Amino acid sequence: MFETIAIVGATGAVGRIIRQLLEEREFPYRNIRFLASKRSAGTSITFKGEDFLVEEMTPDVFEGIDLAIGSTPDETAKEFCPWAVERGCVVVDESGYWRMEPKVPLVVPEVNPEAIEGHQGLISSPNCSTTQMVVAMKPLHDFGRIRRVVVSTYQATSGAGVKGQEDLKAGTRAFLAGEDYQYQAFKHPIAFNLVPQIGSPKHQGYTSEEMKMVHETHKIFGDDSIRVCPTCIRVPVDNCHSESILVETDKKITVAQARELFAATPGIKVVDDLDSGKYPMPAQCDGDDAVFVGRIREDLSSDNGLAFWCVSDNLRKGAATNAVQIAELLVKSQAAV
Ligand code: A2P
Ligand code: 11C
Repeated sequence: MFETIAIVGATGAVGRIIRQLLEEREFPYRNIRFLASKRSAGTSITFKGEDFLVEEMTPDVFEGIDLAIGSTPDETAKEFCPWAVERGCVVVDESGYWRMEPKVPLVVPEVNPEAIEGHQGLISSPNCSTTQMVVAMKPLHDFGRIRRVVVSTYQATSGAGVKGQEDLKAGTRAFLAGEDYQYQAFKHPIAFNLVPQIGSPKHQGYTSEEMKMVHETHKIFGDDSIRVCPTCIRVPVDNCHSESILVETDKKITVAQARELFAATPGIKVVDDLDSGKYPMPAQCDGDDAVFVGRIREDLSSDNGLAFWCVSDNLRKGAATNAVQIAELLVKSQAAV
């Protein structure tokens, strides 16, 4: 058990869910602290029925903290992770900043739990759009070796934090009232629209969000030969990312086999009955920790292709749940020593 744990970015969209999960899952600790920016320092958070003051995150605040779970902007994580690790604190970081560092394990517990072994104080949790995809890929890859993935995402506004969610609601109200609205998190209106850019231009016409899906998938599977072609789209959905995924495998996987493989995988829920209109949808997956799959069908355009639809709560499995599961793995590995 870690004596003193902290949530860094405790006031944010993901931080709020990390708090809920630590309560729900009875994560073990003796003391808990809540850190955020100067802006929130001094405000209060109720946790397990008790009020706690939010503390400003500074280098010295990490003295005496044994485990920190962080969900902050990348630039904040760039600063605080070394502050924490230098002071002997183990960090599970949700940001994008450290993920591709060779010495930092990038972990999805259902896919590569062994990667935490030998960590050097810092463990990264992947981008939400990668996490749900690799959970769904894992049983197919183990069975038939995936050589190519074509994925289009339909990403919710909560992926852009509390401000993104506010933008969708306020932008929709303004649109309906015929008023102007100044978007805070998005460059383009998201109400009654969708935007085919998440992140910045990064590589040969692909965005940073898309390239995360390529590089993180390679790192998590330890296999750079998997070819990934992503298109990431922001849609006017409050929460839960959806993905249309086509995989091509070395060994053919039939629909029946895929359904069995998915159903036998912890963390995956299959909702797949097109005739009766049953498939995963963001509004129904909200608040659930699972990765949902449906619309499973053979690719009509290739021999060994399988297409499916995948939805998951990006704030939970895509971020908070995955980070807390990594922290649970760390507790388990301490107990095993
Ligand atoms: P704060 O609420 O004080 O700004 P979200 O992704 O929902 O926007 O949340 C981001 C989280 O990261 C919030 O808890 C936010 O705290 C925190 N954060 C942002 N910048 C800093 C910073 N410079 N130092 C510490 N925490 C930060
Ligand atoms: C989004 N996936 O939906 C992003 C948010 O690298 O953790 C998370 C970015 C990251 O906007």
